[in-house]
Amino acid sequence: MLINGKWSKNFHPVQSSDKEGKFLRQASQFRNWITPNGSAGPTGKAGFTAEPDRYHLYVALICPWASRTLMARKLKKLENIISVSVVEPFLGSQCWAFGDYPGSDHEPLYNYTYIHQLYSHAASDYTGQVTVPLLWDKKRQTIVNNESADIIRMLNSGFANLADNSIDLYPESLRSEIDHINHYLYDSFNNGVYQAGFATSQSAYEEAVNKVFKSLAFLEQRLKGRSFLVGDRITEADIRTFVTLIRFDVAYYGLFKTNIAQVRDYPNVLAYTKRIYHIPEVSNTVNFDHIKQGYYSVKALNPAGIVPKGPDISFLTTQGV
Ligand SMILES: N[C@@H](CCC(=O)N[C@@H](CS)C(=O)NCC(=O)O)C(=O)O
Repeated sequence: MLINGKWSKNFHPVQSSDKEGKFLRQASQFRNWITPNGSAGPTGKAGFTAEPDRYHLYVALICPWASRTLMARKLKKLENIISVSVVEPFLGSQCWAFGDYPGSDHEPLYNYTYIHQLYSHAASDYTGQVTVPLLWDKKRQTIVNNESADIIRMLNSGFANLADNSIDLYPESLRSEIDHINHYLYDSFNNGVYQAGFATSQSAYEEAVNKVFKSLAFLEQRLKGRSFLVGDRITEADIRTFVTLIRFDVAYYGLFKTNIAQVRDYPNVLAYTKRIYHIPEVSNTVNFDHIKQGYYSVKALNPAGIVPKGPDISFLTTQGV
């Protein structure tokens, strides 16, 4: 982590845990919003007007939170408006790094090696975890926002006519239902798998695993006869759920010990995961090699760094049920 803008050698990509061994996720600290006219959004400061080629998104393809923003960028047809750089999948001794690993980039603006250099560039006294996604303003040379939930909303509606507005990921009439699903699944599922994986006591692990499988049972019910979680088109509720589902069998089941069942054991959830995966804008954002290499590089959970050969995921990647 960074302490007062300086990289601290005691880096553990585990964030922290409480006295009962429960995983605690740090709150994101940069919360400004891009808006069509540069007015302030729900949090943070004004001055981030939507413009082509002004903003840059830093992501890791292993990361579900970053992948949410990549999906939203593609679905809203913002590829030519917002540029992207991908870090290497490994969580190394200085956290996220740029480099030559296939599918990764070099840092294009300052030729930096690490994501943490962007944090201290933006805030020379920054103290906290160094996380992706990171949305950067090239004009003001600072971080706009590092919270994926905010970023997908600003990609949906902050870019006015620069984005494809035939797709609305957060339609007015469905907002309360989307919020409700998001709220439930964030704690029990999206963050629940991390709580299971990074628990440091048996009871914290079991509590988390039970929540995860309750939420999978909920999804199996909810998706009976439905193509999407809310309404009849893809919304942010689907984006947020999909990024966890697509990592489940290949990473969480093994590394995080969420091994009561796999996604492929739930027929409705499996059909749904495949339906979303085969949307071309979505499959484009999924890199199974980065996901496996990245998760299994977390030394605290897998000291020898061995990456399992399985599972066979052709059941997911081939079309049809
Ligand atoms: N609240 C953040 C969470 C982002 C996050 O935790 N990203 C992970 C990668 S999956 C990370 O960068 N971890 C590095 C660390 O915590 O040191 C969001 O949703 O944007």
